[in-house]
Amino acid sequence: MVDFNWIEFQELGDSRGSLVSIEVGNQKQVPFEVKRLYYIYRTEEGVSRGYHAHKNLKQIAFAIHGNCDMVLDDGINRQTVRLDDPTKGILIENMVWREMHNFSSDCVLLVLASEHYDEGDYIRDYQRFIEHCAGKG
Ligand code: T46
Repeated sequence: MVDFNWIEFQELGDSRGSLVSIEVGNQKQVPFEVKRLYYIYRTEEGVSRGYHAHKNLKQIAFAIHGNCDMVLDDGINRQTVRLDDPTKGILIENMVWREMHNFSSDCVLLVLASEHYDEGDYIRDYQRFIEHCAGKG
């Protein structure tokens, strides 16, 4: 099994609709200091994204609308998880290969990230990722 965790947030809904609050300075909710957030939306049907790992970055990803599948691969095991719940974020540690597939046309992925954007932190070649995992990278 790939080492990942779901982080559940309380739904503060009432008769008007739903609301989820994420207190970014509160490490009980988000186990790292959030330095960046981004969102992915209007992904075209049939398009896949990701295909990389991060050397140091930790992230929490939520489908705050719609759904998609995320493949997580730690170099030994590979697992697919469904993102479809705005109250449940997936905590992805560093050195996990990820791919996103099967986006619904209305999917909005919100991602909280532990570091600022750094292209040098990406491993975009799967063979290099496997070599890194084996300590040869
Ligand atoms: C991840 C998955 C879940 C920036 O300039 N700043 C940013 O903060 C980000 C996230 C991206 N970019 C640029 C880099 C590329 O030129 O935006 C372009 C698209 O990024 P990328 O091809 O890396 O997008 P995805 O959807 O494949 O991956 C993204 C994140 O990059 C990645 O960290 O884990 O979502």
